[in-house]
Amino acid sequence: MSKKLIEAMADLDEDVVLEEVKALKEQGVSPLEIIESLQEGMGIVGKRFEEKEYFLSELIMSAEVFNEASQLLGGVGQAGEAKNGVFVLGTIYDDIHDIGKNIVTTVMRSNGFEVIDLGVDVPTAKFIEAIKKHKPKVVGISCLLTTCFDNVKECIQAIEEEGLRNDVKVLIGGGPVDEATGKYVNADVIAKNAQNTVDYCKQFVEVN
Ligand code: B12
Repeated sequence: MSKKLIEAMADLDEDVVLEEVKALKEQGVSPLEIIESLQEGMGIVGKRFEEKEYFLSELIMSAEVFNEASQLLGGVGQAGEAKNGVFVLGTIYDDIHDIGKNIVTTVMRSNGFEVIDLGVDVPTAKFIEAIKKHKPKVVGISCLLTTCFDNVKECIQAIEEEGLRNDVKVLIGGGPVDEATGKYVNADVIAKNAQNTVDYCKQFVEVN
């Protein structure tokens, strides 16, 4: 990871972030590695927000800097032939964070999955409808707010009540999500980044 990039992202120093992203790209560092450093920097932004060193305006700014930086990366791959099956994902209702979800969408598409992205603030009924319609093997739920963990739990429970839980693996992700969250909401797997998601889904597709 690039310490310079992590620090510049954490300090919201847009010029340095963009310069460093360009430099790393020129050195041949992969887009996913660059994103990892940006994600680490965003984690620090979050901590500073928690500690009241940063305010909402800085959170908004961090999203802008991150998006500018990812544009320089020119996307994290081209969508290939969708040979690995369907992956439905969305950010759970009451949560509008979408940067991580969008990265997962792009990386999954470039790894041969057909991705149905339901967007943000997605109600349970929309997940259920999409599972019935697209019959995915894996469903991904993004959640960045601890206050929304119960929404994820409710959504997974509803998938079960509809008799669909045995047909799909449920993968959850997002900054504050950990193994304990996974157990609490009854997810199959938690994914810390887009590469984990791809690895898990590929392994799952092969097994079946
Ligand atoms: C940017 C940001 C925002 C932006 C979001 C812009 C956008 N378009 O997404 C804005 C300003 C809108 C925002 C708003 C708020 N935010 Co905010 N935000 C962040 C911040 C700093 C970065 C998030 C981010 O984009 N990270 C970079 C991406 C690349 O990382 P990622 O999301 O983790 O995604 C990766 C993995 O997690 C995984 N992944 C992600 N999703 C998925 C999904 C699946 C299916 C899978 C498999 C994998 C996966 O793969 C991704 C790529 O590697 C985080 C801090 C943090 N530590 O995450 C706080 C944070 C999430 N926000 C927080 C808060 C409190 C809020 C607000 C409530 C603030 C307020 N007072 O209004 C609002 C809530 C709005 C709402 N209803 O959703 C808190 C949540 C605390 C908590 N305990 O719940 C955090 C943790 C900051 C903090 N430490 O206090 N926020």
